[in-house]
Amino acid sequence: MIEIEIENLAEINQVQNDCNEIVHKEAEKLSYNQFFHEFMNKNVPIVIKNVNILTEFTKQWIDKSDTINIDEMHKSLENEIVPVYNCSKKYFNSHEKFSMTFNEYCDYWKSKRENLKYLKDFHLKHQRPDLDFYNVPKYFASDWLNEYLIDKGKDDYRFVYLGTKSTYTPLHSDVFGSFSWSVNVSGKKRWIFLKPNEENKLKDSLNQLPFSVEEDELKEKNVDYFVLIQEPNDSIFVPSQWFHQVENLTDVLSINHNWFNGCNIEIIYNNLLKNYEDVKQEIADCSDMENFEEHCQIMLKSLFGINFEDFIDILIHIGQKRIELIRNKEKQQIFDKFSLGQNHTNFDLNAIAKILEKISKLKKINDIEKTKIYEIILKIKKNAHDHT
Ligand SMILES: O=C(O)CCC(=O)C(=O)O
Ligand SMILES: [Fe+2]
Repeated sequence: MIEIEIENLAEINQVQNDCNEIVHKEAEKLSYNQFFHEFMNKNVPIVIKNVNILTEFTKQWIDKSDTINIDEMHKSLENEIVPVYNCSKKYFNSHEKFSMTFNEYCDYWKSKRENLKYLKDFHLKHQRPDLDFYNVPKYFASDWLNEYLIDKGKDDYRFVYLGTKSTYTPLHSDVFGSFSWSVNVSGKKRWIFLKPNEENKLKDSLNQLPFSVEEDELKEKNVDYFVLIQEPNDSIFVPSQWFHQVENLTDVLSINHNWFNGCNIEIIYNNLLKNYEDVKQEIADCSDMENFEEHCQIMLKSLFGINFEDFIDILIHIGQKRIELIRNKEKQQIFDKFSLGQNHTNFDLNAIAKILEKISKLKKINDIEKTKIYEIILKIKKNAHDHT
């Protein structure tokens, strides 16, 4: 087990959201502590070079010449059902999506590749827990979202992306306003990154963003952006709310997670509130209905992915686990193969208490939820008191 730890107790949400260039750093020369303070907690991107995540077993998926060995992948995955996007057909702000077997995707891979197909958002770790095929880099191990979902046996935000040359992901920012990380196992990608809020310069008269962008347009509209080539074994940290667009310059196999933790939880909370207000406005003409609030929560879940109940449940679950960590004193695995140091555990608890206090003050939180929240805040405070 590997411990992740921070040297001093950071303040939560030290968002800087800006940089002059995207820093590239060798993994060997970047500690978790440095990554935490200088990039993750400031919400600034970085490329971490030479991050090897494959296991002995899946190294066979990559040839000696560093290209994808589709036949080796096929041996392990042939009958898996996989999500595939047709990059020649738009569907709202994404591409048309359908399912096929991995077998069928291999047929496309070996064919003339008419109509670009991008296999992505494939929950392989969840679908095949028996298959130990990559290790999460230590930088991305403080992951409340996937830690919670795995503990609860729910579907997660851990994905495999397998794309042929020229497949792409259009302009977007990530679900909930989460962070994401992406490691290229094989191949090259070209990323366009927009600094937060710069996307507003691209909106049309109906407030709609373009589906995808080219550099000419970005220059013309004076948008502050970066272009980045992701090489094999480069790991990209995508901060919260930085819009990006990604093109596969070659055939590419990459792994990607979406996640949040004490560094961006306030951003997620603010997005949840904003989406709630939007939903309420949308159905304002039904506000006399007896179960109006329930309706809002159902709609919030379907539009945003989580509602208040889910969000509170995540915070309470992680909070309880962190209190146990401090009480037990012995190292325990929290996520993937990682345990958490004491400063980090306290940082997590402070962040959880801060957000829960905010949420407990909302009028729409019912008494049962409020009691649960107060109980955990009390435990966190008692814990802080006992350890000072
Ligand atoms: O690799 C891609 O096509 C998209 C990756 C992405 O959007 C992400 O990692 O957040
Ligand atoms: Fe993304």
